[in-house]
Amino acid sequence: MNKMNLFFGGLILTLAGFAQKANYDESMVGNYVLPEMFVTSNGQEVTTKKIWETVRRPEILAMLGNIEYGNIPQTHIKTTWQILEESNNALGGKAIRRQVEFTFQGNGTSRKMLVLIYMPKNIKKCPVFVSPNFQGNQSTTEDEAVIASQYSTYPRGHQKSRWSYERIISSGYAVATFHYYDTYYDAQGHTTESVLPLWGINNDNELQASSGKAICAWAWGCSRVLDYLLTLKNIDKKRCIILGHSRLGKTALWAGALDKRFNMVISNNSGCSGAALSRRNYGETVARITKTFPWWFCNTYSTYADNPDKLPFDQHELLAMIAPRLLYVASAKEDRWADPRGEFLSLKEASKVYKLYGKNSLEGYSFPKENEPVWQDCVGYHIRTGIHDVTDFDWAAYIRFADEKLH
Ligand code: GTR
Repeated sequence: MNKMNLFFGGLILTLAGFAQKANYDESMVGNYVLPEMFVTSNGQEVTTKKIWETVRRPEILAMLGNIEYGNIPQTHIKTTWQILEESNNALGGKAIRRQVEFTFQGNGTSRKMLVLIYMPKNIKKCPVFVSPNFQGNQSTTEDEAVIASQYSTYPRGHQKSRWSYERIISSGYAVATFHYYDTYYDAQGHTTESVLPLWGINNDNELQASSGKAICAWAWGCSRVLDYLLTLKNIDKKRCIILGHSRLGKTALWAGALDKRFNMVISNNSGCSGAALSRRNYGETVARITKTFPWWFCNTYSTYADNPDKLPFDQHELLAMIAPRLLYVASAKEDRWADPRGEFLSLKEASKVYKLYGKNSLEGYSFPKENEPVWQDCVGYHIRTGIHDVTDFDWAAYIRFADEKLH
């Protein structure tokens, strides 16, 4: 009987939680005070890039790892790369296609990841986009030669609208993608098949409160792709870009924070626990995201579910981790769930860090008009019309920004 009561009580609470409507009324966002980004835990004011880089940045990075995304144990993992397929005549003869199988070995086990790379022909050193995909490598193109990713049954070309390969290649950029499931199957209870056992975490019971889970595993995969790309003569190691959409936008930001080899970081519609400020009650909230997607973050994060104001940081501090490198945040008008205004305000706040490097911030800027990107020295933002998605408009803006600023 007691058990029954507990069960129904729990069910009602859960349903009540899910039934709680997201707020889309700007006047109901609430008053919030952002934590001080430019004061160290010892109360020292951050007035120079030296104090930022040696004291404050590491403090913030540690908080983000310990409380939100989790940490990645530093264990030795042996990696081998095998080229499964290569052609000099891809995408209508304009590109080199290469498909590489990564094998990771560690802690008595192994995992595989399949990476699809397109590179422009006849360019001695080209910039590159690293960007994980949602539906398998074969979903990104109609190209018959692309090998299906192991955990995806999506048809060829199913999400090709999100991959402007023609534009990328004709603009002189390379692109590398992998199916994010290869490093962590995106559902609860998949730790054992993920890459976490390579790190010494064999199942959920072995997780510590601050162990990284899915977002860490996806971010880790992006850095492994970069390891490989940096061995290629025709890839410019000064122009490596990471781009992610939505949950993979959160991933791109975290990967960019951890791995300074990414010279430019792009968040496409990353929303709650990505670019958007957590203290704004608008669209998706920390309460909602930790309830729906507990496997994305470390376990500690959910203890802040109902009190985002108690978090010792907000998401602008994640964005600030990218400085002094290039940073671009993009929103979509109809993607209210991701809180476009919260993404812009977060970037505006984060951009103050660039002043420590003698660069201009977005202070003084107001929320821009739709489809009119605003750029400062190192940061860019746009809100495009349309829904939660990656479109050719987005790619075109990222390429223009990189063309102008990434050298
Ligand atoms: C939603 C989630 C968002 C975003 C999105 C996506 O369901 O609430 O935070 O990550 O999924 O990845 O498409």
